[in-house]
Amino acid sequence: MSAKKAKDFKNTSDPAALEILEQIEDKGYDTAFQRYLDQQPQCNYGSTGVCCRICLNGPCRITKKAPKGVCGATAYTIVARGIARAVAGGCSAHSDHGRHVAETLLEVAEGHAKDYKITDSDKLKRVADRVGISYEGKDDNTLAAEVAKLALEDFGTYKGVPPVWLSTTITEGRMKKFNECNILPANINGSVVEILHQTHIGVDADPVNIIFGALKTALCDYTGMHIATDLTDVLFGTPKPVKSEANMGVIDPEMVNLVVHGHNPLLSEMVVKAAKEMKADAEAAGAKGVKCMGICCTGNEVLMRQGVPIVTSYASQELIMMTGAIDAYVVDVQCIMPGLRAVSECFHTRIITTSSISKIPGSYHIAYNEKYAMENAKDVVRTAIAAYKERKPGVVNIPKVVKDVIAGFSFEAMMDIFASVNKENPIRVLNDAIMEGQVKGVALMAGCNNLKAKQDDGHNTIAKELAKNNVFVVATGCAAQSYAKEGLLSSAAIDEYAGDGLKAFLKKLSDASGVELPLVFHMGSCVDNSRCYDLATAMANDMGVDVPRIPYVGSAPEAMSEKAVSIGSWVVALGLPCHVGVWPPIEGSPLVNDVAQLIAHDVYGGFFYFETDPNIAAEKLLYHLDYRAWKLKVQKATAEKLGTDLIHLW
Ligand code: NFS
Repeated sequence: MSAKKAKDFKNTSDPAALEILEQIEDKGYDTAFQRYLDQQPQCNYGSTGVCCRICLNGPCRITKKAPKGVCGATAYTIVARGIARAVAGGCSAHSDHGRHVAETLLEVAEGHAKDYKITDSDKLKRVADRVGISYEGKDDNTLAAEVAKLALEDFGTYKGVPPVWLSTTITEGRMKKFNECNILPANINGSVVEILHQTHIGVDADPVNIIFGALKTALCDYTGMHIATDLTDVLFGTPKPVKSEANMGVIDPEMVNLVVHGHNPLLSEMVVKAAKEMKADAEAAGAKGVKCMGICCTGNEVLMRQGVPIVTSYASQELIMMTGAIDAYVVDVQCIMPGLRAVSECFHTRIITTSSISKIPGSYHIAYNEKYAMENAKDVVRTAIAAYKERKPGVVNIPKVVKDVIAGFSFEAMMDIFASVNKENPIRVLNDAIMEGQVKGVALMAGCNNLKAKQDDGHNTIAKELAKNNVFVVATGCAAQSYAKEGLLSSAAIDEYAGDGLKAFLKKLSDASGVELPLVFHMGSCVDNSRCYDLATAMANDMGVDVPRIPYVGSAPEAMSEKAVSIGSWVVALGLPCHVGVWPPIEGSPLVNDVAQLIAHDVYGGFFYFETDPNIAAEKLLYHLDYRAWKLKVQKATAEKLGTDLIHLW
C-alpha cells in the first residue's frame, strides 16, 4: 500500500499546528492526528477497494482464495462500483449546496428572504445572458427569479437537453466528446439516482461502463458547483482582490473569537455582518468586539468576499480550540469533524450546528432558515459572547504565527487584471506568455488535508517547485489555505519562490493593473473550482483548441473527501491531467487503475496520476505542461506554415 504513514501524531508542517501538538503531547486531548494512528493498521481490503458492502450477502473481500464476491462480482466490478458511489456522494454534496443557493436566490427574488439582496446585478445579467435568458427591460428580482428557476431545472427536470450550467460553460469540443461517449447527463438528481441504481447489487458488472456512468455523474458535480459559484456571486458579490491574514495568530485574545466552518456561505455571510453590528454587545461583555475567522470552504467564501482571515484548515480544525481562546464554532455542512464536540468538553467553546442535515450530539443547534437569517446570525453571535464570558484567561495560549494574504481572484477579477495589458482580449495575455515561454502553463492546486499525509507538506512543496519553474499557480479549498498559512498568497513570496519568467509576468500584470499580486492566486472554495475551469475554457477557446491540448494541470496532494473524488473525475473528463497525492481505493483492480491512469487519456485527454511523493509529482506535472506546450507550439507553427487549421483530434 502506498499511503504515507504518520511517524507520530505531530504530522504537520504548519508551524502553528505543530506548536499546539507539542504543547498537548501529554494532555490526552483527542485529535484527528492521534485518531489516525489509533486506526493503524487500516484495512488493506478497504484501502485497495476490494471490500464490497453493497448488499447484505456481504461484506465480501476479494482474496486469492476467494476471488469473487457471493454474487460473483470480481475485483474490477467492486472497485469501479466503490469509486462511482464516491462520485455520487461528492456530486450530491456540491449540488445540494448549489440547490440551496438557487432556492435562496428565488426566495430573495420573490421577497421571502428579506435579509438578503441581489448584490451583483452585473453578474446576474452576465449569467442570464450566458444561459439564454434575456435581461432587457427586467428588474433584478424578475431576472433573478428566472435565472434561479432555470438553475433548479438543471437539478430535476427532464428537458431532453443536458444541464444548461454544463452546456453553456464548456467548450464545443468537450460537449461533442461527451455526446460521442454517451455521458451527457439529463439532470443532476437523475444522474445520482441512476449511478446508485447502476451500482446496486446485480445491475452493472462492466467496470468501464460503471466508470462512464461515474463520469456522467461527475459532470453533474461540475454543474452543481458552477450553479453554486454563479448564484453566490449574484447574492453576495463577485470576489475582487482583498487583503487579509492567515493562521492561528489571527485569534485575538481581546476579542470574542467566532469561527465560521463548513461550506455554504448563506449563514456565514450573515454571521460576519451580525458580528460587526453587535460590537457593543461584545464590549458590554468586556471584549473589544467580535472577530470572525474561517476554516474550510465557508472560510474561503468569506475570505474571498469580506476579507475574513483564515485561522486553519481541515486537519487542524480541533487544534485551534486548544488555544483556549475560541469562543464558538458555527458550522453548516461538510468537513466538520464530529471530534470537535469531544474537545469542546475540555474548554468553554460552543459548537453550534445550524443545518437540519448536519447535527452533532451534545452541541448547540440554531436552526438556520433563510427567512430569518439575520436573527439566526445574531443568535450565533450572542452564543459566542456568552461563551466568551466563561473563557479562562489563564489557559489562553495562542501561537504567534500569522501570514499576509491577498485573495479574491474570481475569474472576472483575473480578467480585469489581464485587461490592463490587453483590453480587447484579456485571456490572450496569459496565452501569449505561455506561447512565448515566459510562463510554462497553469496549475490548479486543489483539495483537502488528508491525515495520511504530513499536513500541507505536499501542497507547499509542489506549489513552490511549480512557481520556481514559472508555472502560473491558482488554488482553491484547503490547498489555498495551506498557501495562506505558508505565506504563498503574498507578494513577498514572488521574490522568494518565483522563477524569472513568472516574476516578469506577474510584475507586468501588477504594474499595468496597479493591483498588488501574490505568488499563488486564491480562486475560492472547492465549488469555485468552476472558476478555475472557466479559466481553462477561456484559454482553450482563445487558442483555438480543445482543453486537452492546453498546458494546464490539476493537483490534489491531500485529496480526502468524496467531493475530491468527484472533482478529480470531472477534471479528467474535461481534459486535464490530475495528480492525486493519496492513493484512492483503486489498487485492488489493475484494470480500473489502468483506466484511470492510462486509458482515460486516450478517450478524454485528461487522466489521473497517483503519486505520494510531492517532489516526483511536481516533476511529472512540469513534464505534462512542457509536453502540451511543446505540442501546441509545433502544431501552431506547422498550421501557420501550411496555412491550415490546427488539428483538433483527441
Ligand atoms: Ni474541499 Fe472544502 Fe477542505 Fe477538502 Fe473539505 S474543506 S470543499 S473537501 S477538506 S478542500
